[in-house]
Amino acid sequence: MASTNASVTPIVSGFHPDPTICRVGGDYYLATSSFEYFPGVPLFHSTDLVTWTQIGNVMTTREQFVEGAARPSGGLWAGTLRHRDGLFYYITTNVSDFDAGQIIVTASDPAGPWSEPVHVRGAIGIDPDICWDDDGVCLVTWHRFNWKVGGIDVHQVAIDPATGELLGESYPVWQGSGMPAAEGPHLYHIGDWWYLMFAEGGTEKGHSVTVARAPRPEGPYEGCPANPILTRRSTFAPVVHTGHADLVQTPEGDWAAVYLGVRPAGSTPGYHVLGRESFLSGIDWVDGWPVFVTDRYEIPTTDPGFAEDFTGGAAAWHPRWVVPAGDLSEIDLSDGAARVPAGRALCVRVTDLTWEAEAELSGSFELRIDARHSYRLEVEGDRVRAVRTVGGFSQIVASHEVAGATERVSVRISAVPSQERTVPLGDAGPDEILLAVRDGDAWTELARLDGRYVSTEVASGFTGRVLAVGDASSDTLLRTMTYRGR
Ligand code: 6LW
Repeated sequence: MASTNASVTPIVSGFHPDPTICRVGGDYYLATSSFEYFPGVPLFHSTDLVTWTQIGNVMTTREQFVEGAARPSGGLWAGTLRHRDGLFYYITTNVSDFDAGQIIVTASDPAGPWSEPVHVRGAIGIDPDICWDDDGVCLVTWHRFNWKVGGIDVHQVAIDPATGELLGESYPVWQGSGMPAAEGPHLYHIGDWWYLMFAEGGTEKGHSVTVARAPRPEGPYEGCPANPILTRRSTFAPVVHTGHADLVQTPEGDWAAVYLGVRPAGSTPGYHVLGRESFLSGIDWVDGWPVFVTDRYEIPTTDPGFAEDFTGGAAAWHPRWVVPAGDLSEIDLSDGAARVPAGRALCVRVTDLTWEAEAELSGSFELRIDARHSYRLEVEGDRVRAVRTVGGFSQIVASHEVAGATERVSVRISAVPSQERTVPLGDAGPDEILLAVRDGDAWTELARLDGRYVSTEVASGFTGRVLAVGDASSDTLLRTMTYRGR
C-alpha cells in the first residue's frame, strides 16, 4: 500500500478540525468539531493511529445538539474526548445555544448511543476540557468567552459530571505564552507534572501549540521555554495553520498527538477549501517537555470513495451524511430515492483535493462551503442549469437540454488542478470546478469555474466544502450518488 508522510497527509481529511483523542486498550477514538452540521461530532476508530474509520457521530439527537439559529460555523465547536471507569465522556460547546454552558454526554460504546446532555451552566465560554485530579474530582478547564468582548481567559473549576453543578468557584490557570486567543486547553497528568496544552495565535496563519506544567492542576504553571512547540507561521510548508493538539499514549508507552492544519493552494494568499483537517505527529519528551516530531508516522493512502444507492428503499444512514439544519429524519427514504424537502440540504464532506462526484437526481446538486457560496447543477425535467452563487448573488452560467430519455438525469461535479499559473502574479484558484451533465453515454461540460469562490478565504468561517443535495423552493429526489477521490 502506498503511504505518505504524516506532516503532509491528514489522518482524517476534509473539514474535521479540533481533533481530540483517547485510547482504551489497543483502540483509539478520535472526535472532531462539526459546527452547524447534524448529526454532530463525527467519531472515528483506529488500532494503529494512522488509519481511521468513522463509526458514528456523538450528537445524534436535537436534545443533545439544540439547533438554535443554525448559522454557518455556529453549532458545535471544539471539545474533549476522554475515557474513565468504563465510560466515554465528550464535552463541548454549542455556540448556537451558548447560555446553556458546556455540554457533557457519556457512552459505554463510543459508536453510540450517547447519553442525554448534562449542562455545565456555570461555565460559559468555549473549548472545554474534562480531566480528573488524583482524588477523582472532575475538572473542567475552558476558555472564558462572550460575544461582546470575545476571548477573556482560561479558567478551571471542579464539577459533578453527573449533574453539571459547579463544586466551587472557578479560578484562572495558565494564560498562555503571550499570543492572542489562548484556547483549546487540554489538561494531562503525566509523570510528576500536570501539563496544560493550548492552541494560541488564532486558528489561522499564526496558529500554534503551547504548553505549560505545574505540580498541581490549578498551578502555578511554568511555560515551556521552547514555546510554541508546534507552529508553521511564516513558512511555505504545504500544511499550515497547525495547532489545537491533543496528546495520547500508545500501549507501548510512546506518545503521539493529533492536531489541525490546512492545505492551501493557488496564487497568493492561497486558498484552502477542505476546511481544517486532522493530522498526526509523534511526540518525544525532552527535559520533561513534549516535542512534536511531525514526520514520524507514515500514513497509508486509502480509498475515500463511496457509492450510495437510495433506490432500494429505506436503509440506515451512513454516518457521513449530515444536514446543516433540521434532521435527517425529515428526508424520506421509502420511495426509491432520498426525498430532500424544499429548504433543506443533505450533505457529505468533500475529503480530497481532486475528486469527482456523480448524482442521479431531479432537483439540485451543489458544491458549497455555505449557502452563499456554491456551484450548483439544477435538474428540472430535461433542463439542466449550472448556477454560480458567490456572496449570495446567483447567476446562471449555462443551460442545457438533456438528449434522449430524461427520467433519470445524471450530473457530475469534479475538482481538477487549476490551469492558471500560481506565480509570479498568478491568477490561479486552488482548483477548478467542472459542472457536467450526461447525454446518453457522453458527458457534456456546462461550466469550468474558479474554485476560490468556494474557499474559506472567500466565504469565511471554520468549515470546508460539502456536496449538498437540496433546493430552496422544491423537493429534490436523489437516487444515487458516487464519489471518487483522485
Ligand atoms: C474552536 C476554537 C477556535 O473552538 O476555533 O479559533 C473554534 N479558535 O479553538 C472552532 O474550531
